[in-house]
Amino acid sequence: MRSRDSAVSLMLEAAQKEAIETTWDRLDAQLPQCGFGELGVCCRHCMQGPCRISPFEDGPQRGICGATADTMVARGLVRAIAAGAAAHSGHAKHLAHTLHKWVKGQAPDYNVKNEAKLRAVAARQGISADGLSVRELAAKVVASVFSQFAEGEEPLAWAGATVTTGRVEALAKLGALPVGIDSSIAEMMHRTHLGVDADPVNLLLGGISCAIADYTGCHIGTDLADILFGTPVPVVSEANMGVLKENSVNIAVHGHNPVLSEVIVRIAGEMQDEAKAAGADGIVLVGICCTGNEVLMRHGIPPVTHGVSQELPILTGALDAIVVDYQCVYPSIVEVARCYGTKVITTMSIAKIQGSTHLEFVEEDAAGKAKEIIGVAIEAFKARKGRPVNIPQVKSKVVAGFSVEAIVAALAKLDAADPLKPVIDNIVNGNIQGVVLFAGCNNVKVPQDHNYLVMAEELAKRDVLLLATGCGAGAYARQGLMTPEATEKYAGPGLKIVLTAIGEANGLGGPLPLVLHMGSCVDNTRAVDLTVAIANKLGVDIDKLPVAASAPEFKTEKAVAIGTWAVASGLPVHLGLVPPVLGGPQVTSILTAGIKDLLGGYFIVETDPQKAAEKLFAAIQERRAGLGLGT
Ligand code: NFS
Ligand code: SF4
Repeated sequence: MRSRDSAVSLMLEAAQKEAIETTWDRLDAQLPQCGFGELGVCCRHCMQGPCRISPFEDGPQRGICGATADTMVARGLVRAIAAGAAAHSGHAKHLAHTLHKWVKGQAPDYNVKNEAKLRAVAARQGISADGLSVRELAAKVVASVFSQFAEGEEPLAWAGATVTTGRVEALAKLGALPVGIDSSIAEMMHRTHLGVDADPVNLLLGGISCAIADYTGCHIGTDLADILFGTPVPVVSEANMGVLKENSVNIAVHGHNPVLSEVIVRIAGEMQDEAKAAGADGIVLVGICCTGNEVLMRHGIPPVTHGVSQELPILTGALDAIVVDYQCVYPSIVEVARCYGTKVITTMSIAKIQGSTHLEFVEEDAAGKAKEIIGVAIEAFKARKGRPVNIPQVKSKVVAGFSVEAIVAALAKLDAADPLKPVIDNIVNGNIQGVVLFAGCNNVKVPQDHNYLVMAEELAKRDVLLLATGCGAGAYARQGLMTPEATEKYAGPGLKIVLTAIGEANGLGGPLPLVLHMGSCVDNTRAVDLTVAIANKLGVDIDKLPVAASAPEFKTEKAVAIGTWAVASGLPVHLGLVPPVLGGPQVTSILTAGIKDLLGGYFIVETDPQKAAEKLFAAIQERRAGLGLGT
């Protein structure tokens, strides 16, 4: 089985019939994958290599420079963290430049849509708003953001202000509080160069510090997106390929950064008449990956698919354009698009694909560029008219939009004076046993969505509250688990009582969805904010809470960075695939055990989703016992 998404399965059948190569075919062509790589014991960090360490005693045990298996594994891992941090913070920096251009009057199509969030973020960072206009305050916030990237003298203020004091102390004791995001990434590149840091323990501590830099970048990304585009509130939509319409101009936005897609959403609304003039019923906008999450959360734009299946909506023959920004965009979409007349439009100077149409996006002329892009899609629609389409009639209802602000507002309907109290009371009385955040990607090595589905069902019936972000949230959206109906079907008795009470107090006439969609991958910081608020309210640190995270189908270096900061923040973190570390016994033991004594968090590697759910539930029970709570 390649996917548990029936739309994906139908399109894979079509791919086979039409001899279109997909990501699954290319996995097959790669098999067997290199065993050295799988164990993490190969190194290409200098031109004397590549060097490989033999897993058997009679083969080489050191690289040419003398690096051991643990050194190689640790260097490889922390470089992945640095790459993830570079991606997330690049995204954050992009938003900061957009806000900065608006401050300077150079980005007329943008605005501070959420002044309350701007003020809240400024207050949190100790920036005085006294007597300042919105533009002046935004200028100060932007300056504070830029100060986080270079090398400062103090630990990153945006990290310190958003975690517990206990976390700051624990990380400070390890020397793992970074002083700059970019400088931290650069330092990891320096330390992993030939002949610098060879101590696997020291490398891992550096990796944790860099992961905190990644966390800081993610948090800035979420904060600035909310300031510029609004903080999400609950929204009802649909997910999966059945949302495409034969006689509409179908446009997918794909990638990560809402800077472009927000404007596309607005301009698509204004260009409906132009689409109609071209003979279409209108424009249907859909999302892929985290750009899809961003526009679902803020506008209810339906997500069409995620990650590993991104080539397949093209096979419907109904997609007129895919507009991409950056990250997680497979270059293969251009090849598939060629067969169907779909226009792949790249928009960022740092992310081009040969064979695509490049329309460079600039904030100074955002609306103009969006019009040009949608115009290309309308032309593609005209060229498509009369050609057969094959749209799988598969779609699910999805309720998304659960920012922390939205969750707190929903809880306030139960207790206006003390909104977190109902959650805490229900954790204490056991109606909610704990909380698990599902994050990360789909990975072609796992039948798509399978681990997510099995684990959610297993944990929900044990009364665990479920949160999700990224392509994980996408899986639950496409599979119908972000609905009140899923709560009725899968939630254990205690969880059902709580979700129903909140839903009814909010006039929903039923429960909240089984899995709460908290947004894109940078929005994992929303889950941290919620956890920190609960920890502070209970007066304990995060490493004592019955909260855990899972990346059951993770894929990217960004996911490695997030997993590492989730561990550093004190959470047990499940990985559903084996990361390339097993060749380094010392590194493996630190990540799965030793680190628990230092930070409270640790990795649980388990590829069987049923067993993984049991292990996470056991970790939650261990924490409950530590707090003196019953089961
Ligand atoms: Ni996260 Fe989102 Fe998806 Fe994975 Fe890629 S889109 S930022 S990295 S693949 S979840
Ligand atoms: Fe080999 Fe060392 Fe060079 Fe890596 S850094 S390729 S282990 S000689």
